[in-house]
Amino acid sequence: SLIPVFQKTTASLCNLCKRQFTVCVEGNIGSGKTTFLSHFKKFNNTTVLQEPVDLWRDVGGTNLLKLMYEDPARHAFLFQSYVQLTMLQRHTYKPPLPYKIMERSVHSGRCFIENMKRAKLLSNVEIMVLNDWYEWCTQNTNLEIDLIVYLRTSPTVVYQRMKERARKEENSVSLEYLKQIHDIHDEWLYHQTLFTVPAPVLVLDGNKNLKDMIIEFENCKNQIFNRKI
Ligand code: DGT
Repeated sequence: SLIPVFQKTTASLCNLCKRQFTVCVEGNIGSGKTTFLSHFKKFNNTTVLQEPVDLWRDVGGTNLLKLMYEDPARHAFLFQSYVQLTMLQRHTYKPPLPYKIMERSVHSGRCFIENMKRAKLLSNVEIMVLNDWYEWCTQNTNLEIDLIVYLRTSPTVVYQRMKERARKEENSVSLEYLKQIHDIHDEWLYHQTLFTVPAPVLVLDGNKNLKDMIIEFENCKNQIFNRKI
């Protein structure tokens, strides 16, 4: 299945809620999204959906993530189109628990598309087709998000983490690229001057070490679990 269920759930819980309170975690590559999500896996009222990066690495045997980094001018459109599809599948997945936390969203794909537009890696017509799909889907499907958690992390910190993690597809990712992706996330979620912001934004300082981040996550947990749809 394209949608792995990360936790065993009991159907009876879904009767308690008309829909899930949905949180999307956003931030640069290496900003700590996975660590945030892992923290929430232990709560039995929350479904945690990690980003489908493993799907992007094996599309019928083809590693689309690798192709996108190797030759973005050739493969960026294909990659962004598949990212949009896999994100939409996650948005429309309705698990029977009151809280749902997703890594990224269909909206964060636009940050990467914006960067490709600025770098002239996508043609105008490619951008238009991706954008028309995006607009149609956001207007005609139910993609409600209740809260965005933005892990705001400096590009030098994420660069260091990415090097330590050493995902092989990311060999060619430069500090300059991470700065561009950071600036676009900031324009979108911090300054809120780029695209529509689909939900209230909680900004967390992602530069902290793991021990201090856990304290931030716990504060965040209380805010999430106290909110009502
Ligand atoms: P984390 O847990 O904060 O360290 O996050 P990561 O780095 O595991 O996850 P993410 O989503 O920031 O990035 C995974 C890889 O996929 C990374 O190489 C960037 C890439 N990626 C994610 N979404 C998009 C997209 O829409 N377009 C492009 N071009 N790349 C994307």
